[in-house]
Amino acid sequence: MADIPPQDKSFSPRAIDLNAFWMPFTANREFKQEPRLLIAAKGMYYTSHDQRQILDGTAGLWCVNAGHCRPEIAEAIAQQAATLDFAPTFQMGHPGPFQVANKLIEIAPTGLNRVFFANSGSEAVDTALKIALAYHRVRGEGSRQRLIGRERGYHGVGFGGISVGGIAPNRKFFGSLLAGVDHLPHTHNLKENAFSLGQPTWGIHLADELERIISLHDATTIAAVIVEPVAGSTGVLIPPKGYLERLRQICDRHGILLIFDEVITGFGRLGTAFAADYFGVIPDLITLAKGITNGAVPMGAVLVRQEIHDAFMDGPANQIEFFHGYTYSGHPLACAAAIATLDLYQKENLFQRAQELGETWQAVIQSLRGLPHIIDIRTLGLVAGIELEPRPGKPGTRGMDCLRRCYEKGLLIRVTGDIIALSPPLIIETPHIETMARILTEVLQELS
Ligand code: PXG
Repeated sequence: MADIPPQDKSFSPRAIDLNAFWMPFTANREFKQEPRLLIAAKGMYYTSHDQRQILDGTAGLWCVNAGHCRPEIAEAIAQQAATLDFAPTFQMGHPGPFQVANKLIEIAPTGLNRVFFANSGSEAVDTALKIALAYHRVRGEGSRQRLIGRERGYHGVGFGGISVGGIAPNRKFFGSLLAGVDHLPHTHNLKENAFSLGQPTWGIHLADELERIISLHDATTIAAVIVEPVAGSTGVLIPPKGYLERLRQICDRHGILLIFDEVITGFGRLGTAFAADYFGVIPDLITLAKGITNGAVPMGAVLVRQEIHDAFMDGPANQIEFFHGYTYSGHPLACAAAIATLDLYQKENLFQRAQELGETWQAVIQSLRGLPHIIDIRTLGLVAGIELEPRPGKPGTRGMDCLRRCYEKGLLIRVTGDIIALSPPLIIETPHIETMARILTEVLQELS
Protein backbone atom coordinates (compact mmCIF):
# COMPACT_ATOMS: atom_id res chain seq x y z
CA MET A 1 0.00 0.00 0.00
CA ALA A 2 3.06 2.23 0.09
CA ASP A 3 2.44 3.63 -3.35
CA ILE A 4 3.63 7.21 -3.19
CA PRO A 5 3.31 8.98 -6.53
CA PRO A 6 6.35 10.93 -7.70
CA GLN A 7 4.64 14.30 -7.43
CA ASP A 8 5.51 16.16 -4.32
CA LYS A 9 4.05 19.62 -4.88
CA SER A 10 0.55 20.76 -4.14
CA PHE A 11 -1.17 22.34 -7.06
CA SER A 12 -3.77 25.04 -6.90
CA PRO A 13 -6.59 24.60 -9.42
CA ARG A 14 -6.94 28.39 -9.24
CA ALA A 15 -3.55 28.66 -10.96
CA ILE A 16 -5.24 27.89 -14.27
CA ASP A 17 -8.34 29.24 -15.91
CA LEU A 18 -10.80 26.36 -15.80
CA ASN A 19 -13.32 27.91 -18.17
CA ALA A 20 -11.94 26.94 -21.58
CA PHE A 21 -12.20 23.17 -21.11
CA TRP A 22 -15.82 22.11 -21.67
CA MET A 23 -15.81 19.00 -19.53
CA PRO A 24 -17.50 15.79 -20.75
CA PHE A 25 -20.49 14.34 -18.88
CA THR A 26 -19.92 16.87 -16.07
CA ALA A 27 -21.90 19.57 -14.33
CA ASN A 28 -19.31 22.12 -15.48
CA ARG A 29 -20.40 25.09 -13.37
CA GLU A 30 -20.67 23.10 -10.18
CA PHE A 31 -17.33 21.34 -10.75
CA LYS A 32 -15.49 24.57 -11.50
CA GLN A 33 -16.78 26.06 -8.24
CA GLU A 34 -15.22 23.19 -6.35
CA PRO A 35 -12.66 21.49 -8.62
CA ARG A 36 -11.21 18.07 -7.91
CA LEU A 37 -7.98 17.70 -9.86
CA LEU A 38 -5.80 14.61 -9.92
CA ILE A 39 -2.12 15.30 -10.46
CA ALA A 40 -0.39 11.94 -10.18
CA ALA A 41 -1.10 8.26 -9.77
CA LYS A 42 0.67 5.08 -8.75
CA GLY A 43 -0.68 1.58 -8.23
CA MET A 44 -3.99 1.77 -6.36
CA TYR A 45 -3.79 5.51 -5.63
CA TYR A 46 -4.29 8.90 -7.18
CA THR A 47 -2.74 12.02 -5.70
CA SER A 48 -5.14 14.94 -5.48
CA HIS A 49 -4.14 18.56 -6.12
CA ASP A 50 -3.94 19.08 -2.38
CA GLN A 51 -1.52 16.18 -1.97
CA ARG A 52 -3.92 13.60 -0.59
CA GLN A 53 -3.76 9.92 -1.49
CA ILE A 54 -7.06 8.86 -3.07
CA LEU A 55 -7.76 5.14 -3.25
CA ASP A 56 -8.95 4.40 -6.78
CA GLY A 57 -12.20 2.46 -6.44
CA THR A 58 -13.01 2.77 -10.12
CA ALA A 59 -9.80 1.95 -12.02
CA GLY A 60 -10.01 5.48 -13.41
CA LEU A 61 -13.12 4.95 -15.51
CA TRP A 62 -13.11 1.13 -15.56
CA CYS A 63 -9.85 1.08 -17.50
CA VAL A 64 -6.71 0.97 -15.33
CA ASN A 65 -6.97 -2.75 -14.63
CA ALA A 66 -3.26 -3.29 -13.87
CA GLY A 67 -3.02 -0.25 -11.58
CA HIS A 68 -1.57 3.17 -12.34
CA CYS A 69 1.68 4.20 -13.96
CA ARG A 70 3.10 0.74 -14.47
CA PRO A 71 6.73 1.29 -15.57
CA GLU A 72 6.52 -1.50 -18.19
CA ILE A 73 3.74 0.34 -20.00
CA ALA A 74 5.20 3.84 -19.56
CA GLU A 75 8.56 2.69 -20.93
CA ALA A 76 7.01 0.91 -23.92
CA ILE A 77 5.08 4.06 -24.85
CA ALA A 78 8.13 6.32 -24.44
CA GLN A 79 10.30 4.05 -26.53
CA GLN A 80 7.68 3.77 -29.27
CA ALA A 81 7.20 7.55 -29.38
CA ALA A 82 10.92 7.96 -29.97
CA THR A 83 11.13 5.18 -32.61
CA LEU A 84 8.02 5.34 -34.79
CA ASP A 85 5.60 8.04 -33.69
CA PHE A 86 3.01 7.51 -36.36
CA ALA A 87 2.58 5.30 -39.38
CA PRO A 88 -0.51 4.93 -41.56
CA THR A 89 -2.45 1.69 -41.60
CA PHE A 90 -4.37 2.52 -44.79
CA GLN A 91 -2.58 0.67 -47.59
CA MET A 92 0.53 0.70 -45.37
CA GLY A 93 1.40 -0.99 -42.14
CA HIS A 94 3.70 -1.27 -39.18
CA PRO A 95 4.24 -4.25 -36.88
CA GLY A 96 2.20 -2.98 -33.88
CA PRO A 97 -1.42 -3.74 -34.81
CA PHE A 98 -0.52 -7.15 -36.28
CA GLN A 99 1.20 -8.05 -33.00
CA VAL A 100 -1.63 -6.74 -30.83
CA ALA A 101 -4.23 -8.56 -32.94
CA ASN A 102 -2.30 -11.82 -32.51
CA LYS A 103 -2.10 -11.33 -28.77
CA LEU A 104 -5.81 -10.55 -28.56
CA ILE A 105 -6.91 -13.62 -30.48
CA GLU A 106 -4.79 -15.78 -28.17
CA ILE A 107 -7.04 -14.77 -25.27
CA ALA A 108 -10.27 -14.30 -27.25
CA PRO A 109 -13.09 -16.84 -27.23
CA THR A 110 -12.62 -19.55 -29.87
CA GLY A 111 -13.57 -18.44 -33.34
CA LEU A 112 -13.20 -14.70 -32.79
CA ASN A 113 -9.87 -14.33 -34.49
CA ARG A 114 -10.03 -11.21 -36.59
CA VAL A 115 -9.52 -7.75 -35.09
CA PHE A 116 -10.43 -4.26 -36.30
CA PHE A 117 -8.89 -1.32 -34.40
CA ALA A 118 -10.50 1.95 -33.31
CA ASN A 119 -9.60 4.55 -30.67
CA SER A 120 -12.37 4.35 -28.10
CA GLY A 121 -15.30 2.27 -27.01
CA SER A 122 -17.66 4.51 -28.96
CA GLU A 123 -15.72 3.96 -32.15
CA ALA A 124 -15.49 0.23 -31.49
CA VAL A 125 -19.28 0.10 -31.14
CA ASP A 126 -19.95 2.05 -34.33
CA THR A 127 -17.42 -0.17 -36.10
CA ALA A 128 -19.13 -3.35 -34.87
CA LEU A 129 -22.56 -2.10 -35.96
CA LYS A 130 -21.18 -1.22 -39.40
CA ILE A 131 -19.49 -4.62 -39.74
CA ALA A 132 -22.82 -6.28 -38.89
CA LEU A 133 -24.78 -4.28 -41.45
CA ALA A 134 -22.16 -4.68 -44.18
CA TYR A 135 -21.75 -8.39 -43.45
CA HIS A 136 -25.36 -9.12 -44.25
CA ARG A 137 -25.17 -6.98 -47.36
CA VAL A 138 -22.05 -8.63 -48.78
CA ARG A 139 -23.77 -12.00 -48.30
CA GLY A 140 -26.79 -10.84 -50.28
CA GLU A 141 -29.05 -10.25 -47.26
CA GLY A 142 -29.07 -6.47 -47.49
CA SER A 143 -32.60 -6.34 -46.08
CA ARG A 144 -31.15 -6.99 -42.62
CA GLN A 145 -30.77 -3.35 -41.63
CA ARG A 146 -32.33 -3.15 -38.18
CA LEU A 147 -30.27 -3.03 -35.01
CA ILE A 148 -31.57 -4.06 -31.61
CA GLY A 149 -30.16 -2.55 -28.40
CA ARG A 150 -31.54 -2.51 -24.88
CA GLU A 151 -33.05 -0.02 -22.48
CA ARG A 152 -30.43 1.25 -20.03
CA GLY A 153 -27.69 0.08 -22.41
CA TYR A 154 -24.61 2.29 -22.79
CA HIS A 155 -22.61 1.93 -25.96
CA GLY A 156 -20.72 5.19 -26.05
CA VAL A 157 -21.70 8.42 -27.70
CA GLY A 158 -21.41 7.97 -31.47
CA PHE A 159 -24.70 8.16 -33.36
CA GLY A 160 -24.73 4.37 -33.64
CA GLY A 161 -24.00 3.90 -29.97
CA ILE A 162 -26.63 6.35 -28.71
CA SER A 163 -29.20 4.90 -31.10
CA VAL A 164 -28.84 1.35 -29.78
CA GLY A 165 -28.19 2.69 -26.28
CA GLY A 166 -31.03 3.10 -23.86
CA ILE A 167 -30.35 6.25 -21.84
CA ALA A 168 -32.84 9.04 -22.54
CA PRO A 169 -30.62 12.08 -21.81
CA ASN A 170 -27.92 10.66 -24.11
CA ARG A 171 -30.51 10.42 -26.91
CA LYS A 172 -33.15 13.09 -26.61
CA PHE A 173 -31.03 16.12 -27.55
CA PHE A 174 -29.71 14.62 -30.74
CA GLY A 175 -32.48 14.43 -33.28
CA SER A 176 -33.84 11.31 -34.85
CA LEU A 177 -30.73 9.13 -34.43
CA LEU A 178 -30.32 5.99 -36.58
CA ALA A 179 -33.49 4.75 -38.21
CA GLY A 180 -34.65 1.18 -37.72
CA VAL A 181 -33.51 0.59 -34.15
CA ASP A 182 -35.54 -1.23 -31.53
CA HIS A 183 -34.81 -2.02 -27.89
CA LEU A 184 -35.11 -4.97 -25.56
CA PRO A 185 -36.39 -4.18 -22.07
CA HIS A 186 -33.72 -3.76 -19.39
CA THR A 187 -33.40 -6.44 -16.74
CA HIS A 188 -33.32 -4.27 -13.62
CA ASN A 189 -36.01 -5.14 -11.08
CA LEU A 190 -35.46 -4.42 -7.40
CA LYS A 191 -38.76 -5.97 -6.35
CA GLU A 192 -37.69 -9.35 -7.69
CA ASN A 193 -33.93 -9.22 -7.42
CA ALA A 194 -32.73 -6.86 -4.67
CA PHE A 195 -29.65 -8.14 -2.82
CA SER A 196 -29.22 -11.17 -5.10
CA LEU A 197 -25.77 -12.67 -4.79
CA GLY A 198 -24.19 -12.95 -8.23
CA GLN A 199 -26.63 -13.47 -11.10
CA PRO A 200 -30.27 -12.95 -10.13
CA THR A 201 -32.64 -15.85 -10.65
CA TRP A 202 -35.57 -13.76 -11.92
CA GLY A 203 -35.67 -12.36 -15.44
CA ILE A 204 -34.69 -14.93 -18.07
CA HIS A 205 -38.08 -14.38 -19.72
CA LEU A 206 -36.99 -10.83 -20.60
CA ALA A 207 -34.77 -12.34 -23.30
CA ASP A 208 -37.92 -13.69 -24.95
CA GLU A 209 -38.86 -10.10 -25.74
CA LEU A 210 -36.43 -10.53 -28.60
CA GLU A 211 -38.83 -13.02 -30.14
CA ARG A 212 -41.60 -10.42 -29.87
CA ILE A 213 -39.44 -7.78 -31.59
CA ILE A 214 -38.54 -10.31 -34.28
CA SER A 215 -42.21 -11.16 -34.92
CA LEU A 216 -42.96 -7.46 -35.18
CA HIS A 217 -40.26 -6.63 -37.75
CA ASP A 218 -39.51 -10.08 -39.23
CA ALA A 219 -36.08 -11.66 -38.80
CA THR A 220 -35.09 -10.86 -42.39
CA THR A 221 -34.94 -7.15 -41.45
CA ILE A 222 -32.71 -7.55 -38.39
CA ALA A 223 -28.91 -7.42 -38.59
CA ALA A 224 -27.72 -7.59 -35.00
CA VAL A 225 -28.46 -7.42 -31.30
CA ILE A 226 -26.02 -5.54 -29.07
CA VAL A 227 -25.88 -5.79 -25.27
CA GLU A 228 -23.39 -5.28 -22.49
CA PRO A 229 -23.06 -8.67 -20.73
CA VAL A 230 -23.09 -6.67 -17.48
CA ALA A 231 -24.46 -3.15 -17.97
CA GLY A 232 -21.95 -0.84 -16.30
CA SER A 233 -22.75 2.80 -16.83
CA THR A 234 -26.38 2.56 -15.83
CA GLY A 235 -25.51 1.09 -12.48
CA VAL A 236 -24.07 -2.43 -12.68
CA LEU A 237 -26.99 -4.49 -13.93
CA ILE A 238 -26.10 -8.17 -13.77
CA PRO A 239 -27.81 -10.45 -16.29
CA PRO A 240 -30.36 -12.90 -14.87
CA LYS A 241 -29.37 -16.57 -14.95
CA GLY A 242 -29.89 -18.01 -18.41
CA TYR A 243 -30.64 -14.63 -20.01
CA LEU A 244 -27.56 -14.28 -22.21
CA GLU A 245 -27.81 -17.95 -23.22
CA ARG A 246 -31.39 -17.36 -24.31
CA LEU A 247 -30.42 -14.29 -26.37
CA ARG A 248 -27.75 -16.39 -28.09
CA GLN A 249 -30.27 -19.15 -28.92
CA ILE A 250 -32.78 -16.71 -30.36
CA CYS A 251 -30.15 -14.93 -32.47
CA ASP A 252 -28.94 -18.29 -33.81
CA ARG A 253 -32.46 -19.36 -34.67
CA HIS A 254 -33.01 -16.25 -36.76
CA GLY A 255 -29.60 -15.61 -38.36
CA ILE A 256 -29.07 -12.46 -36.28
CA LEU A 257 -25.58 -11.48 -35.13
CA LEU A 258 -24.99 -11.10 -31.40
CA ILE A 259 -22.59 -8.35 -30.30
CA PHE A 260 -21.27 -8.18 -26.74
CA ASP A 261 -20.06 -4.74 -25.75
CA GLU A 262 -17.22 -5.67 -23.41
CA VAL A 263 -15.69 -2.23 -23.09
CA ILE A 264 -15.86 -2.54 -19.30
CA THR A 265 -16.19 -6.31 -18.82
CA GLY A 266 -13.17 -7.16 -20.98
CA PHE A 267 -9.70 -7.81 -19.58
CA GLY A 268 -10.39 -9.60 -16.34
CA ARG A 269 -13.17 -7.63 -14.68
CA LEU A 270 -15.14 -10.82 -13.95
CA GLY A 271 -12.20 -13.17 -13.40
CA THR A 272 -11.87 -14.34 -16.99
CA ALA A 273 -10.39 -12.60 -20.02
CA PHE A 274 -13.86 -11.65 -21.26
CA ALA A 275 -17.39 -11.81 -19.88
CA ALA A 276 -18.18 -14.16 -22.78
CA ASP A 277 -15.90 -16.71 -21.10
CA TYR A 278 -17.40 -16.06 -17.68
CA PHE A 279 -20.96 -16.62 -18.86
CA GLY A 280 -20.04 -19.32 -21.40
CA VAL A 281 -21.90 -17.47 -24.15
CA ILE A 282 -19.89 -16.66 -27.25
CA PRO A 283 -21.10 -13.72 -29.34
CA ASP A 284 -20.24 -13.04 -32.98
CA LEU A 285 -18.49 -9.75 -32.29
CA ILE A 286 -16.97 -8.25 -29.14
CA THR A 287 -16.24 -4.55 -28.69
CA LEU A 288 -13.26 -3.61 -26.52
CA ALA A 289 -11.47 -0.49 -25.27
CA LYS A 290 -10.32 0.84 -21.87
CA GLY A 291 -8.38 -2.06 -20.30
CA ILE A 292 -6.83 -2.95 -23.66
CA THR A 293 -4.06 -0.40 -22.92
CA ASN A 294 -4.66 -0.12 -19.17
CA GLY A 295 -6.13 3.27 -20.05
CA ALA A 296 -2.70 4.67 -20.88
CA VAL A 297 -3.32 5.45 -24.57
CA PRO A 298 -6.75 5.54 -26.22
CA MET A 299 -7.54 2.38 -28.14
CA GLY A 300 -10.65 0.43 -29.10
CA ALA A 301 -11.05 -2.85 -30.96
CA VAL A 302 -13.64 -5.21 -32.36
CA LEU A 303 -13.09 -8.96 -32.20
CA VAL A 304 -14.84 -10.62 -35.10
CA ARG A 305 -15.75 -14.21 -35.87
CA GLN A 306 -13.62 -15.37 -38.76
CA GLU A 307 -16.60 -16.31 -40.99
CA ILE A 308 -17.85 -12.74 -40.76
CA HIS A 309 -14.49 -11.36 -41.82
CA ASP A 310 -14.18 -13.97 -44.58
CA ALA A 311 -17.54 -13.00 -46.06
CA PHE A 312 -15.94 -9.69 -47.02
CA MET A 313 -13.04 -11.38 -48.81
CA ASP A 314 -15.00 -12.56 -51.83
CA GLY A 315 -14.50 -9.83 -54.44
CA PRO A 316 -11.43 -9.01 -56.54
CA ALA A 317 -8.29 -8.99 -54.38
CA ASN A 318 -7.34 -5.46 -55.44
CA GLN A 319 -10.53 -3.98 -54.01
CA ILE A 320 -10.97 -2.44 -50.57
CA GLU A 321 -13.22 -4.92 -48.76
CA PHE A 322 -14.60 -2.70 -45.98
CA PHE A 323 -14.90 1.05 -46.36
CA HIS A 324 -14.19 1.99 -42.79
CA GLY A 325 -11.22 2.93 -40.59
CA TYR A 326 -9.68 5.73 -38.56
CA THR A 327 -6.43 7.66 -39.10
CA TYR A 328 -5.36 6.23 -35.78
CA SER A 329 -6.58 2.62 -36.19
CA GLY A 330 -3.63 0.68 -34.75
CA HIS A 331 -1.71 3.79 -33.66
CA PRO A 332 1.90 2.92 -32.75
CA LEU A 333 1.70 4.33 -29.21
CA ALA A 334 -1.59 2.54 -28.50
CA CYS A 335 -0.11 -0.70 -29.84
CA ALA A 336 3.01 -0.35 -27.69
CA ALA A 337 0.81 0.27 -24.65
CA ALA A 338 -1.45 -2.68 -25.55
CA ILE A 339 1.45 -5.11 -25.98
CA ALA A 340 2.99 -4.09 -22.64
CA THR A 341 -0.43 -4.22 -20.95
CA LEU A 342 -1.38 -7.65 -22.29
CA ASP A 343 2.05 -8.97 -21.24
CA LEU A 344 1.53 -7.59 -17.76
CA TYR A 345 -1.93 -9.11 -17.45
CA GLN A 346 -0.45 -12.46 -18.37
CA LYS A 347 2.70 -12.21 -16.27
CA GLU A 348 0.76 -11.25 -13.15
CA ASN A 349 -2.23 -13.51 -13.82
CA LEU A 350 -4.43 -10.47 -13.39
CA PHE A 351 -7.46 -12.01 -15.10
CA GLN A 352 -7.61 -14.46 -12.19
CA ARG A 353 -7.61 -11.78 -9.52
CA ALA A 354 -11.38 -11.36 -9.63
CA GLN A 355 -11.75 -15.10 -9.00
CA GLU A 356 -9.22 -15.10 -6.16
CA LEU A 357 -10.72 -12.04 -4.52
CA GLY A 358 -14.33 -12.52 -5.58
CA GLU A 359 -15.51 -14.06 -2.32
CA THR A 360 -13.84 -11.42 -0.16
CA TRP A 361 -15.11 -8.66 -2.43
CA GLN A 362 -18.64 -9.98 -2.27
CA ALA A 363 -18.55 -10.54 1.49
CA VAL A 364 -17.09 -7.12 2.34
CA ILE A 365 -19.29 -5.15 -0.05
CA GLN A 366 -22.44 -7.09 0.82
CA SER A 367 -21.71 -6.44 4.53
CA LEU A 368 -22.68 -2.80 3.88
CA ARG A 369 -26.29 -3.98 3.67
CA GLY A 370 -28.28 -2.33 6.43
CA LEU A 371 -26.47 1.01 6.23
CA PRO A 372 -28.72 4.03 5.71
CA HIS A 373 -30.11 4.65 2.19
CA ILE A 374 -28.96 1.36 0.63
CA ILE A 375 -31.77 -0.36 -1.29
CA ASP A 376 -29.69 -2.89 -3.22
CA ILE A 377 -26.17 -4.25 -3.52
CA ARG A 378 -25.05 -6.12 -6.63
CA THR A 379 -21.66 -7.79 -6.95
CA LEU A 380 -20.00 -9.94 -9.59
CA GLY A 381 -16.29 -10.45 -10.25
CA LEU A 382 -14.58 -7.24 -9.12
CA VAL A 383 -17.58 -5.03 -9.78
CA ALA A 384 -20.19 -3.73 -7.39
CA GLY A 385 -23.29 -1.59 -7.71
CA ILE A 386 -24.69 -0.06 -4.52
CA GLU A 387 -28.07 1.50 -5.11
CA LEU A 388 -29.17 4.31 -2.80
CA GLU A 389 -32.69 5.48 -2.33
CA PRO A 390 -33.07 8.81 -4.15
CA ARG A 391 -33.99 11.86 -2.08
CA PRO A 392 -37.65 12.65 -2.75
CA GLY A 393 -37.86 15.05 -5.70
CA LYS A 394 -34.06 15.34 -5.96
CA PRO A 395 -32.77 12.29 -7.79
CA GLY A 396 -29.00 12.05 -8.09
CA THR A 397 -28.15 14.50 -5.29
CA ARG A 398 -27.57 11.81 -2.68
CA GLY A 399 -25.29 9.94 -5.09
CA MET A 400 -23.29 13.07 -5.91
CA ASP A 401 -22.95 14.02 -2.23
CA CYS A 402 -21.70 10.51 -1.57
CA LEU A 403 -19.05 10.85 -4.30
CA ARG A 404 -17.89 14.21 -2.85
CA ARG A 405 -17.64 12.94 0.71
CA CYS A 406 -15.85 9.75 -0.30
CA TYR A 407 -13.36 11.86 -2.23
CA GLU A 408 -12.81 14.08 0.81
CA LYS A 409 -12.10 10.95 2.83
CA GLY A 410 -9.71 9.54 0.23
CA LEU A 411 -11.78 7.22 -1.96
CA LEU A 412 -12.71 7.64 -5.61
CA ILE A 413 -16.07 6.11 -6.55
CA ARG A 414 -18.35 6.55 -9.60
CA VAL A 415 -21.99 7.38 -9.31
CA THR A 416 -24.68 7.19 -11.89
CA GLY A 417 -27.68 8.96 -10.45
CA ASP A 418 -28.00 7.42 -7.00
CA ILE A 419 -26.16 4.20 -7.83
CA ILE A 420 -22.55 3.82 -6.72
CA ALA A 421 -20.37 1.77 -9.08
CA LEU A 422 -17.14 0.22 -7.85
CA SER A 423 -14.62 -1.37 -10.22
CA PRO A 424 -11.13 -1.17 -8.70
CA PRO A 425 -7.87 -2.03 -10.41
CA LEU A 426 -7.39 -5.81 -10.42
CA ILE A 427 -4.20 -5.44 -8.35
CA ILE A 428 -6.38 -4.54 -5.36
CA GLU A 429 -5.63 -6.33 -2.06
CA THR A 430 -7.98 -7.18 0.80
CA PRO A 431 -6.90 -4.20 2.99
CA HIS A 432 -7.86 -1.83 0.15
CA ILE A 433 -11.28 -3.46 -0.06
CA GLU A 434 -11.69 -2.99 3.69
CA THR A 435 -10.68 0.66 3.39
CA MET A 436 -13.29 1.15 0.68
CA ALA A 437 -15.95 -0.39 2.90
CA ARG A 438 -14.87 1.68 5.93
CA ILE A 439 -15.04 4.97 4.03
CA LEU A 440 -18.38 4.09 2.45
CA THR A 441 -19.74 3.15 5.87
CA GLU A 442 -18.70 6.48 7.40
CA VAL A 443 -20.07 8.45 4.48
CA LEU A 444 -23.41 6.66 4.34
CA GLN A 445 -23.85 7.05 8.10
CA GLU A 446 -23.27 10.80 7.82
CA LEU A 447 -25.21 11.41 4.62
CA SER A 448 -28.69 12.87 4.75
N1 PXG B 1 -19.46 0.73 -24.33
C1 PXG B 1 -19.50 0.53 -22.99
C2 PXG B 1 -20.13 -0.70 -22.46
C3 PXG B 1 -18.95 1.48 -22.14
O1 PXG B 1 -19.01 1.29 -20.81
C4 PXG B 1 -18.33 2.79 -24.08
C5 PXG B 1 -18.88 1.82 -24.87
C6 PXG B 1 -17.73 3.99 -24.72
O2 PXG B 1 -16.37 4.02 -24.57
P1 PXG B 1 -15.57 5.40 -24.83
O3 PXG B 1 -14.14 4.96 -24.82
O4 PXG B 1 -16.00 5.93 -26.14
O5 PXG B 1 -15.95 6.32 -23.68
C7 PXG B 1 -18.35 2.64 -22.69
C8 PXG B 1 -17.76 3.71 -21.82
C9 PXG B 1 -19.14 5.09 -16.07
C10 PXG B 1 -18.50 5.36 -17.39
O6 PXG B 1 -18.98 5.86 -15.16
C11 PXG B 1 -18.49 4.37 -18.33
C12 PXG B 1 -17.95 4.61 -19.58
C13 PXG B 1 -17.38 5.84 -19.87
C14 PXG B 1 -17.38 6.84 -18.90
C15 PXG B 1 -17.95 6.60 -17.65
O7 PXG B 1 -19.79 4.08 -15.89
N2 PXG B 1 -18.01 3.59 -20.48
